[in-house]
Amino acid sequence: MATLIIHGIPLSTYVRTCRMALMEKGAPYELDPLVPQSAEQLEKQPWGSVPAMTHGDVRMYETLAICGYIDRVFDGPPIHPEDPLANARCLQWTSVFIQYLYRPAIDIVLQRLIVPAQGGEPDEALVESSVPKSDKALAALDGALDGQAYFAGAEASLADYMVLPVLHYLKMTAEGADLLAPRANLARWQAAIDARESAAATVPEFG
Ligand SMILES: N[C@@H](CCC(=O)N[C@@H](CS)C(=O)NCC(=O)O)C(=O)O
Repeated sequence: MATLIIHGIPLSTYVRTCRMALMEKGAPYELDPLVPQSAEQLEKQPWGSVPAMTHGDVRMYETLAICGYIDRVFDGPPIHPEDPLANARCLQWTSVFIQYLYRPAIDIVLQRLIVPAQGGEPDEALVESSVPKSDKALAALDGALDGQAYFAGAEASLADYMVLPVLHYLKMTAEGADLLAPRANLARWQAAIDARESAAATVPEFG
């Protein structure tokens, strides 16, 4: 079987999700660290975003589709739970993450970590409006972890591999640290996910 290739820089949270999914499956892969909006990435992903995937003749983009493909093509523990309720929870919290957390959390991260590093002035209004949006999503995700180890139950799943990379960056900002401080379930969960080999091996080199 051809080696699967993930196209996209390792700093990308969605690239990290795909890499964690591959490692959890025990599937070999290569990383092709293409930059968003580069000509090569635009050829693989019409919007120029990362990641994209190549596996033999199969070319694909969109993280959910890539992770679904990985889960079914490779042996290894399922990253979408087999139990119907656990699978529905995995999808519920993945969807909450994509719809309600990713954008405001990443806007805080971009304005606090990336814009100043590039010599720019952070958009304070964007940070201010992103804080309550992030807080609402974090409250829901923290509640999902009441009495259980991972978002889908006792076993880690795609939902965990989606949320971790963004929380990793969010925690590095002052606003993110404040937002996460009272979220004890998320803190316990992050310690558990961070201890997995798939997380340790994909920590982005940043700062
Ligand atoms: N819907 C896409 C979203 C991918 C995405 O937003 N990637 C970010 C990096 S984590 C990116 O490439 N941002 C820069 C850009 O789109 O130009 C997916 O699920 O793969």
